[in-house]
Amino acid sequence: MQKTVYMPLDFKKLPEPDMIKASQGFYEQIKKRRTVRDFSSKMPPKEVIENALLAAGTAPSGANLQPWHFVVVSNSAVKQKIRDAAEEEEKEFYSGRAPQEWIEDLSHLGTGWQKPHLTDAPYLIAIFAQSYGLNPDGSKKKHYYVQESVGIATGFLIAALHNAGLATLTHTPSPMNFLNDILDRPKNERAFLLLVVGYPKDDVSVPTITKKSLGEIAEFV
Ligand code: IYR
Repeated sequence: MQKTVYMPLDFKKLPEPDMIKASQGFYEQIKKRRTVRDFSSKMPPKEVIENALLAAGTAPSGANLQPWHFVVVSNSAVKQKIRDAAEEEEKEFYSGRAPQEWIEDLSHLGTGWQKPHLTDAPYLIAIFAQSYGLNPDGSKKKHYYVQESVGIATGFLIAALHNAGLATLTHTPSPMNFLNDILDRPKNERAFLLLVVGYPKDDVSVPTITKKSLGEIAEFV
């Protein structure tokens, strides 16, 4: 058993008008985030990526075991390998593996099997979920709520990158295990998501979509 060691919480109570302003400001900013499919090859500062990863690493997780690993890929040859493998899976997905309903649900979003962004974008961040950890002696360490934890950290990462002025695309090739092979990740890790990161190409346009209203997504009881 480990003893709980407490420390003071770093917390400053905001006046209510400031809270309201802050919540509006965050909403105004985050609602501008859009998934982008056309990336410039311009390299953003590495420090921005590092800070965004640090932000992701602050996410809450089951028993604070932080069951995630991020592989940041900027090497062109590795990006090409990832693109080739992803397109191979996607070709099958779009030409038969996916049920018709799924294809129809995607039809207004402009997706397809070709993934030029996987080689155009300066960074790909492969996010791995550690189904279990490894103790120093090599035995398995149980992890808890792995999907939830990694999902929250990924949300933090996307928000941090957007906040820093970068665009992202959440890519989920299915199956994704080729990422383990290409990036040489151990057996306790499962590829969770591939995040494409960079600047959007100049004058890029995105599909017109709507988000559900507050009344549709929430209720107060
Ligand atoms: N993984 C495929 C298909 C795809 C599925 C969903 I659900 C999306 O929201 C978008 C795409 C692809 O990346 O094209």
